[in-house]
Amino acid sequence: MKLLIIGCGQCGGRIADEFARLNRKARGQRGIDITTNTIAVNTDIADLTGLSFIKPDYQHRILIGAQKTGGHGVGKINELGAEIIREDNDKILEAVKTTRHFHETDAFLLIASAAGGTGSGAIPVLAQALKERYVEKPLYNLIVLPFKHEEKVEERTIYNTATCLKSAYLVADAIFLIDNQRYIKKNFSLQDNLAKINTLVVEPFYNLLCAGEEKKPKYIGAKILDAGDIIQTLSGWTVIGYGKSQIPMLKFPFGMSSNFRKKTGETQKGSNAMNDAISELSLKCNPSDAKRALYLLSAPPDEMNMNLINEIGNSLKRIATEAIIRSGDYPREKRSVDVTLILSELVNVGKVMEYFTKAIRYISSYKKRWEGVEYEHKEIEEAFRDIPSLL
Ligand SMILES: Nc1nc2c(ncn2[C@@H]2O[C@H](COP(=O)(O)OP(=O)(O)OP(=O)(O)O)[C@@H](O)[C@H]2O)c(=O)[nH]1
Ligand SMILES: [Mg+2]
Repeated sequence: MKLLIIGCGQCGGRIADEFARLNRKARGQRGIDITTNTIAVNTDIADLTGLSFIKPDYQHRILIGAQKTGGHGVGKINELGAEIIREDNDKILEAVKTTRHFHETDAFLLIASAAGGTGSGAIPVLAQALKERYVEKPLYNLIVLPFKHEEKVEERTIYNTATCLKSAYLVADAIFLIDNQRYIKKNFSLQDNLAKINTLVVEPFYNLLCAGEEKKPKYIGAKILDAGDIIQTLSGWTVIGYGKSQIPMLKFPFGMSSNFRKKTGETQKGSNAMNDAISELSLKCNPSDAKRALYLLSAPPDEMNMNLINEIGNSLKRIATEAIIRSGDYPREKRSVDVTLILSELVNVGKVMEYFTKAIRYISSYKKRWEGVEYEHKEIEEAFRDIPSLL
C-alpha cells in the first residue's frame, strides 16, 4: 500500500519525517516504495528546517501563515492554525497535485498532534479540502494525544484535543489514535523520548505497507494482505500495535532437532507476538469494542505454517469478539515472528469521551471566568470615569 503523507505542525512533521525514513529503508532493503510523497506543513520555519528525511524544498516543506505568525508558530491557538490553513490551502493542494507518481497513491495519511496549535487546527481543514478534491481516495488521520502532565499544566491542551478529535472524526475515513503517555520510557530526556516515540509510532506500518507491494515471489505470502484489505478494515477510531518474538538459534546435540519442541515453540512465539501487539496498542482500549480488525504475521519463510497463522487468529478472535477479522502473512522476517495488529471502528473509546466531557466543563468554566473578567474591567472603567485622560 502506498500512502501520500502530510505532517502538520511540529509533531506531525517529525512523524512524517519518520515515514520518509521508513520509505528510504523499504527502498534500500526491499526495493519497494510505501509512500508516493511526504510533505511537512508548518507555521514554524525552524521546525521545518530541523527535519532530516523530507526533501528540503518548498514543495515538500511548506511554510504557511508567515505573515500572521512571522514564522514562529501559532502558540497553541488551534483556531488560528485552522484559519491559516484555510487561507493557504492551495500551496499544499498544488504540492499534492504535482506529486510524481500521484496516481499510485492508495490513500492519504495526515498526521498531527491534537494538543498543539498549528497541526491540531490544520489537520481537519486540510482533510476536508483534500476530501472535496479527491472524493474517491480514502483519507486517514494519525492523531497524537498529549502526555498526562500537559493536560494538568496547560488548559488549552484539553480544549484543543477535543476540538481536533471532533473535527477529524467528522471528515476522515479513519483516525489512528496515538497516546504519547503509553510510549514513555524512563531514563530518557524528553527530546530522546520524542524521537524514540516517533520511531515506535511508525514501526508497525513497515511490514503492513510493504506486504502488498512486495515484488519478489519468494517473499509473497500465501495470503497477501494488500491495500484493499487495509482500506476495508479502516473506519472511525482506530488503534495499531506491533509485537515481536525473537527466534533463538536452537542447537541440538549431534545435529538432531526435536520436531515436537520446534512445533510448540513456533505457535507459542506466534501467541507471544500477538500478546505483545495487544499490550503495545497505541491507545488503551477494549478489543471487544472493535467492529473490524486486521493482523499481519511476518516470519521467516521456514517458520511460517498454518498452525502458527491459526493460533494467532484464534487468540485475536477470543478478545475481539465483535470484529470482522482480516489477515495475511508475509514471509520476510529473518529471525523473529512479528505481528502487526489493527483494531478499527472502535465504538467506545474511553479516553476520547473523557476529552469531550472535560472540554465541555472547561468551556463553561471559561465562560464564567470571562464574564467575571468583563465585570472587573467595567468596574475599573467606572472607577476612573472622572479622571482626565492624556490620550
Ligand atoms: N510523539 C510526539 N509528540 C510530540 C512531538 N512534538 C510535539 N509533540 C506533542 O505535541 C503537542 C504539541 O504540539 P506541536 O505539534 O508541538 O504543536 P504545533 O502543531 O507545532 O503548533 P504550535 O507550535 O502551537 O504552532 C504536545 O502534546 C507534545 O507532547 C514529537 O515529535 N513526537
Ligand atoms: Mg510548533
